[in-house]
Amino acid sequence: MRHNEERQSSTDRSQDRQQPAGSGSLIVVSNRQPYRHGYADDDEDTDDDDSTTTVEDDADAAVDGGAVDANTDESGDPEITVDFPTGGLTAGLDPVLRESGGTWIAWGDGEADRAVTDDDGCVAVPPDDESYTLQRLWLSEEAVEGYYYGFSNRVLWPICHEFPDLVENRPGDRDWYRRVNRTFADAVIDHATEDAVVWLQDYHLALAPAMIRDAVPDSTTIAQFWHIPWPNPEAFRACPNGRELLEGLLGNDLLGFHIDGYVEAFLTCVDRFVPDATVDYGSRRVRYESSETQLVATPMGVDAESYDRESRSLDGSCWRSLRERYDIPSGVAIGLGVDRLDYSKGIPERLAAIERFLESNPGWRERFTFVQKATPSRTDIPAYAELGEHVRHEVDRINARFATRSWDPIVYTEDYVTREELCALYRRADVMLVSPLLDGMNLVAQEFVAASVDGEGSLILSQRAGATEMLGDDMFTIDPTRTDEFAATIDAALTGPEIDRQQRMTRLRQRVFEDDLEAWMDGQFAAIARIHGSQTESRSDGELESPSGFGSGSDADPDSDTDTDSDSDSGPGALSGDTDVQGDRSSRSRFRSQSAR
Ligand code: GDG
Repeated sequence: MRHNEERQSSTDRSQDRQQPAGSGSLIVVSNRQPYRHGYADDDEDTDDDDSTTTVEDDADAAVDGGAVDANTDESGDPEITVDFPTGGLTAGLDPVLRESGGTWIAWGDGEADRAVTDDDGCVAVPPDDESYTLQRLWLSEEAVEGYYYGFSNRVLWPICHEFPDLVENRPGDRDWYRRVNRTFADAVIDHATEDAVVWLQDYHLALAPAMIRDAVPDSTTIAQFWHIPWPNPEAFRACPNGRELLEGLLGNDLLGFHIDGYVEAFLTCVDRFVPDATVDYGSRRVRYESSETQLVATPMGVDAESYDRESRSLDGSCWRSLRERYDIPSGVAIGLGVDRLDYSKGIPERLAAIERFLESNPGWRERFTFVQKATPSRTDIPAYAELGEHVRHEVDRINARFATRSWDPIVYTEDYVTREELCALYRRADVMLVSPLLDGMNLVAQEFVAASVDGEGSLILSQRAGATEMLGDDMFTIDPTRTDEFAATIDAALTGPEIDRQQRMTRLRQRVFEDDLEAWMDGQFAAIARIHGSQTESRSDGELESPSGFGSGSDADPDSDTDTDSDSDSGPGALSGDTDVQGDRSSRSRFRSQSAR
């Protein structure tokens, strides 16, 4: 078995974290899997990355493919490779499961996935240090088309991003969504023990929580994180089975969103569309039928330290080769955009602002190049294919309007870039343009900050990204649809006093390092632990030791050997200790050792 070197390398930081003693009672559930088996040289075969998250990002962004004959090992069988998680949630959660020894349930979409699993679809991972079970679910092409390319991405995605005109409610998709959610739920039910904690990820699995709740003991904790926005009730009204979805999500004991606004919108939707539910806006709880759901806002961060480290290790050669590859003149100011090619990301609005900027500031012509790295996504869905055509057309038109013999104002590429190249782009960019029309969080903005180790770049960020709430006031905030102001902001970001730009970046870095991926996971685990503690406490059989300390706000267990990691991930940008975060970290550690019992 051969490992993909690049993907493996970026797990380093996650492995550095101190891990607690563990149990087998954590069950993570996501559409995408943390490890994918394939055949040698048979490149990743998808163009469908998925967005959400980091669960899916790097793996799926590795587009292009073109099957090449697989290599063979000595026995003549094709050699099997495994892709490791590189970043984001997958890389962050993998070490937790390695330590606790639980189960991760996900769609098995790799070419060679079946070749390595047992009759139940299970394989022990990581391959070189088998510590937890990856249970793969096999989905037919029809199921993927209906559940993933259908209801998830033609109905839920546009509704949650408030693009009602792009909703395509095809017959049968809703039913596939229900059936696949049932498949995931059944797999969870098979594994769930009394003291299990089930942690679901994202909008592909909105119905599964209620299905699970109906079948597992009360003491099993069910939690979910919703990575995309929650829409206002007017937009949600377009959802063909809105009430069913809300009821599905109310099967969770805990439901997390990135920011307060989404929590409030969710509560309002429940109030309006599930009249028999009781909504308490103050405590952010919903009581429905016999169960209660706690809502929380925990903004997701990035693994800031690894972006910082990778960026610092660059010696300039990577940027030089990118400059040669894309024919970027030396010495020009660089603007940068990095996005999946998704209509929610505001790429046409950004191009319009670039055009206006060059129109109004002729002095920047031949002195400024805008690099747009766009990753094709869900290309089988017409709205995505049309967006791609439109963006490429606009790039050509703007370039034709302003280009000179030695300079194109826009360099546009759909190539997948490696993490090293991404860091080289982030580090070299003078101004980063992040202009979504609506975005749950936006990790690119944070990655740029984490990789800006020279402290000189400026971030322009849409006021409609969840990241705006997290990052404070030190970026240049724009409304992406106000082209004149957007263009003027590009000029201001490039020409403002250097000291001002540096101070802004210093403060941004402080926030991105403090609220990094690990802090987010700790926040989630602390919230789960509080609920899990009160659930197990209220059990009448007395089999479990009382989980004192969870939910009661009591101090950390001084004997715990698992809460010493509170400072271990303080990156160079984390300038001061954060007691809340440290408190959360001990909660996560304690939750994990508690659930081992
Ligand atoms: C969803 C929500 C929320 C992209 N191209 C390449 C590449 N990427 C990586 C980026 C980043 C990720 O993909 C994109 O993450 P975003 O957060 O920006 O956006 P979504 O994919 O829409 O994610 C979003 C997120 O879930 C988490 O909850 O923030 O709001 O929509 O990590 O770096 N990485 C590499 N090469 C590429 O060409 N290496």
